[in-house]
Amino acid sequence: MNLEQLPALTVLSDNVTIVEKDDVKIVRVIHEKASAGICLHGGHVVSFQPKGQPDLIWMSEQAIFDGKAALRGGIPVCWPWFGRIAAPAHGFARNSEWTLLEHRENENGVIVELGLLPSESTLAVWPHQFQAHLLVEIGDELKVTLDVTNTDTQAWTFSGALHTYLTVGDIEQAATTGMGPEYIDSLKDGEICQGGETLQLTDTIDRVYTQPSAQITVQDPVLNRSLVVENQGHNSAVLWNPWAEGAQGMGDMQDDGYQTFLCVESTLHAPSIEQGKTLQPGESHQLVTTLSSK
Ligand code: TA6
Repeated sequence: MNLEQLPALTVLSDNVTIVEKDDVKIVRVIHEKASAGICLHGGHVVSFQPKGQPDLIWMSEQAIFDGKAALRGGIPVCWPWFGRIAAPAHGFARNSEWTLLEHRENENGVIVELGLLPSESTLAVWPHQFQAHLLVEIGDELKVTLDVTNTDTQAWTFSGALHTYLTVGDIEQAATTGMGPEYIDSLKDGEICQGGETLQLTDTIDRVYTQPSAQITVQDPVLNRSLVVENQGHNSAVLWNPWAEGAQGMGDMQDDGYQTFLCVESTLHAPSIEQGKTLQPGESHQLVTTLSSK
């Protein structure tokens, strides 16, 4: 996503400016190493562009920046649950207004830290006290850490994902390796399936891979690069593309949008909130994704 033309609201430093797209404020980073954008709405990374390269992050041309809808594309922060196991889908974090806590920079890049605390609306759908921090490290690579802490007096359970939309030149030519040998097929009622080959898509896919490799690679002959995804704090990796029919059914994605992205997600998957990961009072968990290209 091109952030250069957006009007500046506040200049925070040589490298960091707050800009605005419609009703959404975006922390814009322009650094020698890379440029990036992180929306306060959703804590949503909408761009990461190492110097001289096309954006690694795909954004829909029809994404709605009204400060209410979840943004289509980027890195949605799905928390405190992943999927449609409760409402709203993928949790409330991607629809909440985050606060800019800190920004730091040196010759290697910029670190932006956002925070989210409980509010009336979060407590209405998930009655627990928490503290969430999103640490976005922009340099030669992009590292996003969702750090959640139980600040309640009782244990709670959660799931989640960093739901990255990666840019590819042509979905049918992109070859993905490292997803691992086993997956839960969301398009077949959650059937457990085997198959760990190189994946080159010809149709829609929606799978939770349960044993992903430490590195997932998307080789892109059109943009002439390989994207490398390294996740931590996850229990699975999701691969998703809605294909033509799915894209047509979405009001916030152009019909041919599916041709130029692939979601590779750092996921803590659970079939229900209760079966998610437990955090005792005072405990924290970090869900991480790191993206680079070579
Ligand atoms: O991560 C894959 C998935 O859960 C799919 O099932 C698909 O619906 C996608 O996320 C997008 O969800 P959204 O709520 O953003 O439309």
